[in-house]
Amino acid sequence: MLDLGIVPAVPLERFRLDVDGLVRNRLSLDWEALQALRQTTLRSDIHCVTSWSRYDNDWTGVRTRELMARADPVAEAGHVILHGHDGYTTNLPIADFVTADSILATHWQGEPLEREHGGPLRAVVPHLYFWKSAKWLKRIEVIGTDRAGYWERNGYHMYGDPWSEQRYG
Ligand SMILES: Nc1nc2c(c(=O)[nH]1)N[C@H]1C(S)=C(S)[C@@H](COP(=O)(O)O)O[C@H]1N2
Ligand SMILES: [Mo]
Repeated sequence: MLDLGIVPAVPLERFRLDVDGLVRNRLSLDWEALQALRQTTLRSDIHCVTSWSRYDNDWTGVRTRELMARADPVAEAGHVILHGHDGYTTNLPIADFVTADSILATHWQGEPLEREHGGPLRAVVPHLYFWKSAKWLKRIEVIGTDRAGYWERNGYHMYGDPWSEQRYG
């Protein structure tokens, strides 16, 4: 599916990643603070809703589960809304956001993530359709009850499992 058509520029010196909502520890990390967290490389396949897939992607960055453990969501936390600098949003269950294969990526195939593909930071949640993997990530909002993001409001599935082809809601 197409992007919103905006490719935002996020200079590293102005970079911030906020984690807020239903958490005990709100986080607001600048680029240096993000780099100071443990960096991991994970290989995964991605599946777009328009039926293309791209195999064997090496993503490097911070595991979502390690970041979210620092934020310490409260028991009522059920979902997250990922916010991009282009105004994009997407919703997914917090349990899916923190799976072992999910990562906040700054690098793809060993190179800094290109701006077009979400650099400097994007989410990668490979077991859901790729529209759930927000590019130009700036905010992780932890919420209780599920709320539709951009494509989800426009007819896409609230969950988006590629294996059962949950394209449209
Ligand atoms: N912030 C933001 N993230 C986004 C999108 C977008 O428009 N804005 N598009 C989504 C969709 S529909 C897809 S298929 C992938 C595309 O990622 P790519 O450009 O790296 O192929 O990003 C997803 N994440
Ligand atoms: Mo897409």
